[in-house]
Amino acid sequence: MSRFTRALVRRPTPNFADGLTSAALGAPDVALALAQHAAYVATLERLGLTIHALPPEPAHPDATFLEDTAVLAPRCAVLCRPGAPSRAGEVTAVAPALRAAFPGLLAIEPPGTVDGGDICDAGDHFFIGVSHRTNLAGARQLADLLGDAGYGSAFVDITATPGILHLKSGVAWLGGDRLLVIEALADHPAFETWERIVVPAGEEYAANAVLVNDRLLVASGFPRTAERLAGLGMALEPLAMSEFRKMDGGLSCLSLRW
Ligand code: CIR
Repeated sequence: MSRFTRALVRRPTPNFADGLTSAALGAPDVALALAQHAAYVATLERLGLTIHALPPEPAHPDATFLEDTAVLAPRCAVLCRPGAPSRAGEVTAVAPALRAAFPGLLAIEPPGTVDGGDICDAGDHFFIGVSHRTNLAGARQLADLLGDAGYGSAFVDITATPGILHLKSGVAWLGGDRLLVIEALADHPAFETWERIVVPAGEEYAANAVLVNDRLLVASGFPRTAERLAGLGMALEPLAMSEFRKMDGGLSCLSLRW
């Protein structure tokens, strides 16, 4: 999906630095994270989205990354079961807000685990990352639910791909049949029939981009990727993401959009 009217967001908590991370980039500056988050939300508003803001949850310092709690598509909405035990409780707070918008809200059941960050929708097709967070049981459940709604899907195992937490840390849909993808995933069979724009070496973080109403949200500070995308005629919305990157987060995970 690339046209949205609404987004669910949740600003970082004062204890944001207590969340999970594998990045060796130092502790995030919470004041700066809040400013970056506010700029992100302001951009979504400028692009025409109505914002629903959930209150910060100090018990869940990763809850600002609320994309991981659900998969939303026009004909199918699914509550996830995050793969990290510390994040399991995040779904409880998101469920009522989503149920109001998606009366037929479905859910991943045990033993399945799915993090929304592993699910990359590309129109009517979904790439489902099998990762250290999303297990095969969860991936299969989601593929079945999406299939029932008429969507196709393909699995992409990233458990041996270094440097990415979720599938969407390494691939983004650019509209049509075009993907932005890191070199390490570019030759995966799931992407074979797709046009692939490979992120220049050293700029891998820029692979997490989000198409919103004809604009592409991109992390600022990745000039070669930006030049490549602009050369394709894409209208870019650069956003500072340094403090979220320190917690393994990207642009897509800061909102649920529909
Ligand atoms: C975590 O490790 O779960 C969080 N610190 C970061 C989650 C980022 N989510 C995403 O990329 N979809």
